[in-house]
Amino acid sequence: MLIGIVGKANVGKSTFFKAATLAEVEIAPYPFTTIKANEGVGFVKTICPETEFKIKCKPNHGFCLEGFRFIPVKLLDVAGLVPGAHLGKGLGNKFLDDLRQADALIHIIDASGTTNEEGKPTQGYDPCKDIKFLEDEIDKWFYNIIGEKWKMLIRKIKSEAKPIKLLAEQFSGLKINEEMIKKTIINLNLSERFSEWTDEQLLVFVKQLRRSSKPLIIAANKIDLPGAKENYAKLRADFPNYIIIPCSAESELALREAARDNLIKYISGEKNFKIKSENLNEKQKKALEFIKEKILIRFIEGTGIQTCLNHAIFSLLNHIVVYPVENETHLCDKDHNVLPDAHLLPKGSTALDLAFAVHTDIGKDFIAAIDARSHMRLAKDHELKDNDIIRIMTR
Ligand SMILES: Nc1nc2c(ncn2[C@@H]2O[C@H](COP(=O)(O)OP(=O)(O)O)[C@@H](O)[C@H]2O)c(=O)[nH]1
Ligand SMILES: [Mg+2]
Repeated sequence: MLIGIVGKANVGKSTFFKAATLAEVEIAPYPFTTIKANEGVGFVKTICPETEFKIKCKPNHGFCLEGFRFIPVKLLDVAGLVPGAHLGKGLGNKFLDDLRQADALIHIIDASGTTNEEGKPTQGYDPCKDIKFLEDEIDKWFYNIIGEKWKMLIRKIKSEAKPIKLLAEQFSGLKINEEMIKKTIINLNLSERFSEWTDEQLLVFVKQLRRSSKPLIIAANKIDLPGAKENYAKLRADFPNYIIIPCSAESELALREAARDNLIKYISGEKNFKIKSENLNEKQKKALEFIKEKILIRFIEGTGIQTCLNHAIFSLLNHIVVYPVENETHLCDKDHNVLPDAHLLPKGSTALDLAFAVHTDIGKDFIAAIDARSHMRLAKDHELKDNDIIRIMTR
């Protein structure tokens, strides 16, 4: 799974990325093999079962702080969106290329309205425009992908028994599969014979496909600046169906850096921090005080960064957390590491899906699973719940 951090220039994408990927504690090597310069590891936060069972966990990946389990997810700092990006020129091309691999997007906007279309400083810019601007660019890009080949596709569909497969092939490389195409067609009540679609129907189709294949939430960033709260209220009113989170990436970065340097104790997503060191100078103290009063106390989401990541995984992508263990009494693996792994799985995943997620061989040799809370035996098609602790029995 990959979360893309997108938006126009200078809204705070890199600051968000840096804050989200800076861990407060030293962590085990990430479980992802290839990582490029603009890729990093962030974390979703969940309540670790260690508190419920009064034990101490030992994560293989990610970390646990005071009962909060932080599970790694891959993040991508996408190249800034430029007007006309869908034409695929220069930096626009980079933007689209980055976007291909993303499963969900966090769209960062400057809620203070002090950044214009091109990312230059201004006053009174309406950030509502950016929501439409970004979505329009992606929609046009999607449209071009099939629009350019439309005549050829229509010729081909006549000899093609599986039109959906043909359509899906056009979007391969964008993490769009036949299932998504099929769902979109059904939801919109369109004919499978896409050669019969009007141009209008094609436009509606790509828009809906973009929504389901690249779902997004809005991070209303720079909420610490004057005027941002008023714009945030307007955003909420104008886009009632969107998840919009007030954010201050700069504040989160300052808090995490202070925590890393042992100046404060801060857990991402919490609404407070504790000063730990006497070495804070006046300037640092003032900056922290500002963050506490203007951000942490005022917004239920704290700085908003953690809330964005959690929403991306749990709301947009609809994932649950499941803990596989080898010993369901002590909730550990064979080396006595307690709750060593936390897997993010799509809602609806079964005991067998978990087995395959752990290892292909475990999946192949699956006999049954055991729920560590109820000690019930579970069949392979048993649907898992969020926070389940599961032992898998193999041949
Ligand atoms: N006041 C304020 N400034 C921010 C915030 N996030 C980022 N910035 C500033 O906005 C500018 C652009 O940030 P950057 O992360 O480089 O933007 P990008 O071009 O979208 O990657 C920098 O000067 C940041 O310090 C924030 O939450 N509040
Ligand atoms: Mg940047």
